[in-house]
Amino acid sequence: MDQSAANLTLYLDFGSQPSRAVYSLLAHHSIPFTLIEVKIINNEHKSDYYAQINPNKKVPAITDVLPNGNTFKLSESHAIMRYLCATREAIPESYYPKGDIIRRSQIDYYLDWHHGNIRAGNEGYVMNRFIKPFITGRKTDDKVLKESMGLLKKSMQMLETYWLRDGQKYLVGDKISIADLACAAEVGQIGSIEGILEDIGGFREKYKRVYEWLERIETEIPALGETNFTSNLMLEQFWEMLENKISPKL
Ligand SMILES: N[C@@H](CCC(=O)N[C@@H](CS)C(=O)NCC(=O)O)C(=O)O
Repeated sequence: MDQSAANLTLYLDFGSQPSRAVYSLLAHHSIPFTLIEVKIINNEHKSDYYAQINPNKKVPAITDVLPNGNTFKLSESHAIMRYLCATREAIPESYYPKGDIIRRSQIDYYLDWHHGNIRAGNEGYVMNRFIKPFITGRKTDDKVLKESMGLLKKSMQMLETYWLRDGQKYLVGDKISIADLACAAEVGQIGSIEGILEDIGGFREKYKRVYEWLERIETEIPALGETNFTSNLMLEQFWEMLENKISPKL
């Protein structure tokens, strides 16, 4: 099944890591789609309109008009990327192979690990360090920040020593996959708090392979490199603004 690409709509916020992973999969393979920005900062993801697309009120989401005329709605970035690999012929087989159950299972293994580890650590830290204090006006408990940072460091260490073991160029074997896109969008956000991470953990020194791999993926997939870069600039400005208002310390 190769749907008419013009039937596809992607709802995203470029400041969102899972949104950028899906966006880069589509943009890099020149798959036409309609882009609708749902700005979290303006609470657009909580609108009645968007709740019809994703009742869980998170970005990204897609809609796809099927050959029978029905509109298929799908959320969760990993599910979306798997669906796109299954329905868009422009995406090379290596991204999520149909015929290689071992490689596909390893990609699934990474994607399941991702949610509770690198994403939970990174998102947990950023959310509690910046966003929640801004919204609530209350400083986050240091214990919560330490736990998120602990998980972020543990996850970076797993990437460094396990997922990128034996000089592997990619997270799963010698070819790029949707695992690399999900991870590079998440780890790429670290750029926006790089100064903090250097101060508290010497990230670049400790996780050399991860940073080399990130640079490789961002160069190979410019749509991801460019959107990571723009998003980080935007986030840095946002963080600065928040720092001036409230300054929680780890
Ligand atoms: N597991 C989801 C995570 C989606 C998610 O957490 N999106 C965030 C932006 S990065 C969001 O929409 N947050 C809005 C909110 O929680 O209110 C996925 O992979 O798509």
